[in-house]
Amino acid sequence: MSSQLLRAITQQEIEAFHRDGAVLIKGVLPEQWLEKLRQGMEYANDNPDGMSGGMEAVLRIDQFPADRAPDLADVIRSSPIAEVVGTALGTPVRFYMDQMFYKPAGTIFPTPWHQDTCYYNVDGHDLIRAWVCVDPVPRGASLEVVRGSHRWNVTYRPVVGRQPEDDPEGYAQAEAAFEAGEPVIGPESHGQWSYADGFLDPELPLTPDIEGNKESFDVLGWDYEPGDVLLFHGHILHGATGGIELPHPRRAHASMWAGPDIHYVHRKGQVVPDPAALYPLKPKTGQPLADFPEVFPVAWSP
Ligand SMILES: O=C(O)CCC(=O)C(=O)O
Repeated sequence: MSSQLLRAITQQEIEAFHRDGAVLIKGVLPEQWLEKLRQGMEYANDNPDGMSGGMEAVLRIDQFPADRAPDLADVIRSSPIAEVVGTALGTPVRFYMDQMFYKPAGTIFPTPWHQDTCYYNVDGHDLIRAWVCVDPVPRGASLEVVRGSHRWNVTYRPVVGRQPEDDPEGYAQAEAAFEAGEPVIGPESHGQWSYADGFLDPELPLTPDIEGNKESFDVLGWDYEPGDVLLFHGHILHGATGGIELPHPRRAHASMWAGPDIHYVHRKGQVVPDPAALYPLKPKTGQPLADFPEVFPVAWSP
């Protein structure tokens, strides 16, 4: 199949992704797909569902917005984002889930430092995020990563969730679900969900205070232009800077893709629900996503 990308991904970009855990691929996405993303995110923003949440007027985060915004579903199915991801990984890739980070014009709200892997019931090394913004974003409002932290071999505690001691009964139920090999965040969460639904797993180490000790870490960031695709690894520590004024919104779509070694894992500290279509298939810890081709078909192959 011929590529829809504006230019080929270079070997240096692929190497930078694997070495640093993140790379900004400049000027690859055609305007046609940026327009679809714009339309899709405006639709999702105007039509919130039970998985839309955030902080008053400064941040809207939606989980699985492509499930209800047809233009976003089209982007996932037919845009060359899967090709960018698969080329960087050098393997076939399957779409796992998407999110929208909609920050209105004005003082841009920061996103705290975190790792993505621990929020989902998946594990493995080939997990990759494609972050695409339809607005220009200077480094002061865009994504930053701790270079190389995707290889630290540690899963940190998510930065949101309830402390077990704040709701012992709820925690006992979550533990029982976990022991029974069931997801802690159930299928009903697709109707109504919040970041505070899950419990913080006390067995996981705390996410380090990167923001408070920034000079101690090797922090990588970029000025971003529409048409760029920012790829970063599921294990990498990342956050978004903020506090600066933008005269326009900062509308970012973040899709998550899985290579062959990504498998299902029941997490006691699960934060984000499983994809809706996966629940009835009752996945077990260790099963590769390839076991569920009807939910996760191969989106792109080398
Ligand atoms: O865009 C943002 O502010 C945060 C994005 C993010 O954390 C992600 O895509 O995982």
